[in-house]
Amino acid sequence: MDFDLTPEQEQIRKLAHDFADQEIAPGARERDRSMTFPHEVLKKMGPLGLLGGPVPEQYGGMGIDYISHAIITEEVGRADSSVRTTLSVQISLVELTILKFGTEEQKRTYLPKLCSGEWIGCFGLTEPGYGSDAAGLATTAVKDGNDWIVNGRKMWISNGGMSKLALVFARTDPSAPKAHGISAFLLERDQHPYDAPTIHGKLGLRSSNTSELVFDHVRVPDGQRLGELGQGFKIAMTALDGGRYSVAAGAVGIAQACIDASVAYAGQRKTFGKPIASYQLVQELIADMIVETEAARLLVYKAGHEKNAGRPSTRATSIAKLYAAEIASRCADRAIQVHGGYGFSDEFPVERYYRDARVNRLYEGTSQIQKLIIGRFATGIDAIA
Ligand code: COS
Repeated sequence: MDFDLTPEQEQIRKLAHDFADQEIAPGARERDRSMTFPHEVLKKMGPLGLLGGPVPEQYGGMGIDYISHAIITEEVGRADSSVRTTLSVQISLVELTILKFGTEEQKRTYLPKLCSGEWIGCFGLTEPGYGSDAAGLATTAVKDGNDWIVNGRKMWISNGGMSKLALVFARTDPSAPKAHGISAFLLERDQHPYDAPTIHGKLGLRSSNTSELVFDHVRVPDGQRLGELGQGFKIAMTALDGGRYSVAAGAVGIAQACIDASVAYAGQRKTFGKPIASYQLVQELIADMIVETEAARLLVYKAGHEKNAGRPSTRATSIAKLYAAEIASRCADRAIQVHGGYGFSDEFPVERYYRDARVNRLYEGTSQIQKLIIGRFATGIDAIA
């Protein structure tokens, strides 16, 4: 067992760290206030390789290992979870799923555009009535000659309104058992137009675009189908094994940001004539954050290790996602406590961390879903069936 990062991984951390500090963090508060997404930041990330992750270089990616992928994601998440969400969806849910299940033509067509940031992708699984019960989804794709006609509605779609490409899951065989009658499709917004009305009023991720997707008789050629007919649910679950990994790394980034902000504040804020860092109860808050953050990071790296080895990583990923998402919220709560009243205003970033952390326990599988998956591995018993 080796806990050291390789020189390449250290180099990637420095690149991502500096980029996050110089290009992403400075405008985060204003973007959160104005609810605007930093397209200009994304345009810079593409050429640096930060949107290509483990996608091989021949398709426009960086071909990096999964620990390096987590390192970049953590660093971006440390600066701004809204940007990190776009990165996670782009790389882990869309690019890596096309890489795994796409035809050579699909890979050559879409991956370079996505890795460069020229196109933004989104992942359309969740529906207004089907979140945790993803296999129940109601969007349909009905065969018409060599095309499919897609009808339905998706909900809580990160990047939806900004997307040029949507990876959409639809029921193609209503007579099959529910997880087996679903197929995946690649919808190009220009060719297969879908609506993407923005969802307003979110607690956090305010500069990130979240939308519905609306399909009203959208005609899609069979060549846009991703993977085998009827295999859509497995494709979605495989994608989520990647997406949850990325969310976990991003949550570690929030927790680290909470530590950094708290240590800085505690060193300069004085009460009773002394910096608050000199009080044991403040140090306890910081120490608890550090212990949980290091543990979460190691769980992420453990899941990354499984992925690098090409082994099934569902269990390790759910453990990392569950823990990292939970401790990000706890760390943000403690960071506000360290900041006292100032932590309650956006003069300091910790209130944003608190709001942004919360969704990690909801999206890409709630904490309860991760527990069901972990419990199922332990007992062999499906608590849902
Ligand atoms: N990788 C590959 N295949 C998987 C898989 C995975 N991680 N998880 C399940 N499958 C396969 C199963 O092997 C099974 O195949 P067979 O029927 O051929 O044996 C099939 O998919 C159905 O699996 P399962 O019976 O476990 O499906 P359930 O309906 O019980 O759902 C949960 C399982 C709850 C784990 C799943 O629905 C889930 O993850 N829900 C949360 C969805 C989610 O994260 N939504 C967020 C969307 S993105 S914001």
